Amino acid sequence: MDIPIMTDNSIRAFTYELLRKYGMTTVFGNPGSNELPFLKNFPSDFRYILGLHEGAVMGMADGYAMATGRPTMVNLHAAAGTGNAMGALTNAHCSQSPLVVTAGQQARNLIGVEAMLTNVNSTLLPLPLVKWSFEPAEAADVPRALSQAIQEATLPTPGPTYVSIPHNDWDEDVDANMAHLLRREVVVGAEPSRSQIQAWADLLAQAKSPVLVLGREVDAQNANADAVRLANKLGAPVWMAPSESRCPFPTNHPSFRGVLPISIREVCERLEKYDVILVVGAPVFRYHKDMPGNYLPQGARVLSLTGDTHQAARAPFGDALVSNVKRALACLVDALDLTGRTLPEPIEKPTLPADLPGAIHPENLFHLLNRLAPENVTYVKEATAPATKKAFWSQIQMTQPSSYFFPSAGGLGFGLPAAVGVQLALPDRRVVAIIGDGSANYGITALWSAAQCQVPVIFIILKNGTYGALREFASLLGAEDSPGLDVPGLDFCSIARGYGVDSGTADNAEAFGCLFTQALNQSARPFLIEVSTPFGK
Ligand code: TZD
Ligand code: CA
Repeated sequence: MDIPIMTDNSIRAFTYELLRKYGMTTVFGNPGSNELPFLKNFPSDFRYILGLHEGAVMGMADGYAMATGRPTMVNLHAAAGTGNAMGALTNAHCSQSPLVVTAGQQARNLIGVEAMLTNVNSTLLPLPLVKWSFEPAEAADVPRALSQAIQEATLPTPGPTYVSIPHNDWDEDVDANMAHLLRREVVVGAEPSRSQIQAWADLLAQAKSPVLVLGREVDAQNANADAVRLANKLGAPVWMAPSESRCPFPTNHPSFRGVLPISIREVCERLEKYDVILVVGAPVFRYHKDMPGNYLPQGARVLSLTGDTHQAARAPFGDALVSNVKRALACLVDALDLTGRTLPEPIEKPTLPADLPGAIHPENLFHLLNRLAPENVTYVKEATAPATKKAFWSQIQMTQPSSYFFPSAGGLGFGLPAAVGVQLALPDRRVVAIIGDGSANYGITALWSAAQCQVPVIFIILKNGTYGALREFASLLGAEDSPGLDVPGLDFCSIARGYGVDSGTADNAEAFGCLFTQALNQSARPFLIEVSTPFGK
């Protein structure tokens, strides 16, 4: 469907044309009066995904942007809508999601008197969670500003941008000069030099025990196969960097060691045996727990390949090469003069525990889930208790790119909405969301969007009755007596029903198997399974 730009000369019509150019025809939003003039005459080739709360809007858009790799349009209501979305924006910022966040501003003539719904100091509001924030100084600049917002969001290092747009701008005529915006292309040509690549290839080839630590950028750039080629050629073990938003490596590959721990001391312990540590597409390193120690084993050398200039600047140790990760990885494999290396032995799987009546241990649950899930499954995970995390990585196999999404800033409220966004982005795959009974509440309204959009996400809510992750931290910090750690009395099946989502409860493996199979057979509607797991696991 084309908007007749010749007959409708408005900034609004032009903006929709601009969004088409970038494939941004899915708009995630929650509207208010400031946004209605943008949404007026909403073109029929666009779809509007309504979220009932801006946290869910942002989470869905984040999932969609990560899974498509494309700039994604978000439309929020002024300051209040932006404020509600800020928690979710922490994850989008951290996972470098190219979100173009727009918010409706009061009419220009009413901003000065701070009329109701004025977004006061609008450009400061989303800082520091967006990489560029702007309010055009006049209506005529709106198209250029949006074009810049799209480019800024996608150019290295990608990340969310923000534009505040007064609502009386949309009906203004577009300046003829803006037509250039529809024709221009911005391409990044940065490639590592041959000598730089060769120097690193030589270091790796001479290393006695090299190791790879991989992160989000590998998966975001679909460089997973290049990472496998590198691991095979080097015969090196592979770790996933801590708290990453995506899984960069097939978890059933013999080299795969799991996810690095989250403290300085433990990371150093895990890397003890290695002399050259090549980190690709991840920060060096993203710690969480405060356990001081040496950053690195004695004599170990860190090489970090990343597209993220800030992370290269911020890293407290190691050499960094800032480049397109996919290109550099491919060049590095080709430059590596090595043959005949053998792969490490795969790590052993833990033995499965016996279930006590009334609950399924996460280890057993994920073992079963892994057996029943289809080949093309994509997981969105937001369950953080130590036993759950461990069980996930020991039992769940992921072999394809874009198989795993996680809120890497730790801002809860991502999982449920992001699962909807990922499923919208990847209709040919099946999304399974693994969500804690605490986390689920922060993004719960996305259940409604899932039902209305008829996406077949399978939501698995792990009901362990508590904020399991906080219990671990409580004992670490000597704060076991903290109030506010348990979440009893939640009935997710009733909540699901209220939002129009079918559901069932399981407290043993057999019941879970039946429900999961039923959910799989339901291909155009979401399904929620509330699973009882042991307290705190
Ligand atoms: N609020 C927000 C928006 N984000 C947070 N990360 C927290 C609070 C603090 N928090 C964590 O960091 S983990 C966690 C909380 C409350 C517990 C999550 O509980 P859960 O998962 O039931 O979802 P587990 O498996 O029981 O830990
Ligand atoms: Ca829990």
